[in-house]
Amino acid sequence: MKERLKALAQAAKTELLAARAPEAVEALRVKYLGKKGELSAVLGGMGKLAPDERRALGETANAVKVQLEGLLAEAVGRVEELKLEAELKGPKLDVTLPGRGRRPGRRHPVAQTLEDIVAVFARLGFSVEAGPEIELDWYNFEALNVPADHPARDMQDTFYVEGGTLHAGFSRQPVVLRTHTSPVQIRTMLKQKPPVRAVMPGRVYRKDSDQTHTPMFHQVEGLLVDTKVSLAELKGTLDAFAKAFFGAKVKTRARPSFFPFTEPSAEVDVSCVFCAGQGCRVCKQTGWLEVLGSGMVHPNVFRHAGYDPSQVTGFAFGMGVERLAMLRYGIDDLRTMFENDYRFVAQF
Ligand code: 2NL
Repeated sequence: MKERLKALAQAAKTELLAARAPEAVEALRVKYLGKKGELSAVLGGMGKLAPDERRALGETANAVKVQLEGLLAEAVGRVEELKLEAELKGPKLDVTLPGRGRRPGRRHPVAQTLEDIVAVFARLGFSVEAGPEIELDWYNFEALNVPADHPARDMQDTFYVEGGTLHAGFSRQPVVLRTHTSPVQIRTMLKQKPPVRAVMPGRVYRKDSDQTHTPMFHQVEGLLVDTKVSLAELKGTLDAFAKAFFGAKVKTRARPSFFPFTEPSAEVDVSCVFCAGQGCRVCKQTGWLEVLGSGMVHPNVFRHAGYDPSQVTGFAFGMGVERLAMLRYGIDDLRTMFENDYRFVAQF
């Protein structure tokens, strides 16, 4: 058995010295020193020996084991070094290559525009109000003096939520996705005594989908109520807004219009921001761009909101945020605003 041990040690030494790769060294460790390896096989046969012989052989076996472990450690060190040398001789890493960019997220042009509109009115002393996007028919239409047979109430134009519901203080009535942010103004008046000076930004929904309409878009509406508020103040406020938003050089004009919730009503135009009013393709040679609708709050709206129309007057206005964003950034296709393509969003 002693001879077998010596032969084993000799063979292991030869093979370990020849090993060139970490995998080969590991395979030899398993072959000679593993649980089912050759050394274990020799030691397994020691049980049959007399005690004296067993002790002597045990010493030899232990010495062989220590020797093999030493050779193994040496081999591990040698192959690691060989591996490193090979890597150093191989293709070089170019540590001067530029890194990959991080592409930080960007504010969407609609979000930026909405914030800028609100910021202009905030400087004029307006507060900001919010309300629900899923709204009762009463707040969205009835309180705003929109008659029952008005086309806006049509199933074709308004998203009705399935199954109108009962609500405290109301009869069973339809539930809609709000078609404008005006119901927030009604809610504001119902919870707050005059004066009111507030803007209401938010999402609104209409059953429209074509080149120039999307079923969801953003609006900012505004409301100012006090004693003796005049149409002149409406014009002055909206002119100040237009100059702050589009630039001090723009002119504004008001044209007569109609909304059920205001009387009189006016559409406000700004001198074309693309041709400075000279006439171009965008303003269809008129020199003017329509930017918002407005008017003096209808007495019926005040009554519904709990205000006395003999005591207060006020003006209100509404504008589409996507439209203003397109005019401001010269975007000619509404759809690009809803694709959220990073290459588009990153340009503003
Ligand atoms: C437009 C026109 C407008 C209003 C919105 C309003 C709200 C109350 C009372 C009276 Cl509570 N009016 N809002 C008034 C005139 C026009 O929006 O073209 N929006 C995109």
